Amino acid sequence: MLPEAEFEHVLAKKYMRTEIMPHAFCPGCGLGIIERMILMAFEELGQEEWDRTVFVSGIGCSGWTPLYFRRDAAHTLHGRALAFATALKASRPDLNVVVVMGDGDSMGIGGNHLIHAARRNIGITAIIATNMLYSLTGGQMSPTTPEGARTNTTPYGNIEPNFNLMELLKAAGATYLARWTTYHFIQAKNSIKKAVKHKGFAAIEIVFQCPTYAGRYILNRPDPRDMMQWFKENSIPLGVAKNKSPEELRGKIIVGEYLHRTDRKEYTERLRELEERAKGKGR
Ligand SMILES: Cc1ncc(C[n+]2csc(CCOP(=O)(O)OP(=O)(O)O)c2C)c(N)n1
Ligand code: SF4
Repeated sequence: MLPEAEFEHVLAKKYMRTEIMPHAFCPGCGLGIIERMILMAFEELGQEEWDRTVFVSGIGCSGWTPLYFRRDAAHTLHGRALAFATALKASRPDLNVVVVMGDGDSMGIGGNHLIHAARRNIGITAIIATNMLYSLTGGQMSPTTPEGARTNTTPYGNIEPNFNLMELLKAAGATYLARWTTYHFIQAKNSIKKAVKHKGFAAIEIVFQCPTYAGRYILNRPDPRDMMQWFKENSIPLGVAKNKSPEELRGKIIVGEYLHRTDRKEYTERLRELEERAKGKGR
């Protein structure tokens, strides 16, 4: 346990459960950067937004992320964070419901809930922390493991293509979408701010460094600083990517704000309207 007085960082002092520090995360894990992005976003959004925010997370290293915040947080079953968050938002539409999930948690075991949350356009902010594999259980292949990559369960190289999450959620009906890496700190923080204020389903994918597994197995770069350098060198902004061929984009992370729609009605608004209609019929 780290004595409170030793934990000087202003955001940590204000927002974190410093009494349970240090983190369970490995040294150099990018989840610490994601925590800081979230806290900085709320520092800029203001106390009122923070006070009406509830976090929900699934199981996985990523699922621990909001548990260090001094706010209500529900740590739910693996893959079920969005199902829990949907019920929470439906019963308390006044809350900001922010869900933090790993790539396996959101797209693997929880993939169905992700598609339907986007289809309903429910006003939840989903922060999807992608480290290209399942980390908590030891580095197995996930739906974002690059083709050809070696993991604990693909020792001869992954033969499966991975999801294009942004396209998948766009087609399903999400209304705010962005993808960044931990290298794109300011952009990701700004997207989190936009997503929290957005009426409708918002997903931000943040590719982060897991030096313990992805660094060693997939990128052959166990040093987290080298992983961030790799993110920097291998990220292409959306606008630039539009003029490149599929071969030029192979293995690259295409970053940017993918979608910001305001033409679809949010789910809990439709739910309230339905309730009013039902009441009008004396039921
Ligand atoms: C129903 C269920 N199946 C499997 C597990 C085991 N399990 C715990 S975490 C995890 C994977 C987490 O991977 P991801 O969501 O990518 O998060 P990361 O740890 O990589 O951040 C698995 C398979 C579980 N806890 N519950
Ligand atoms: S295993 Fe990877 S994702 Fe999990 S805490 Fe360690 S570095 Fe982070």
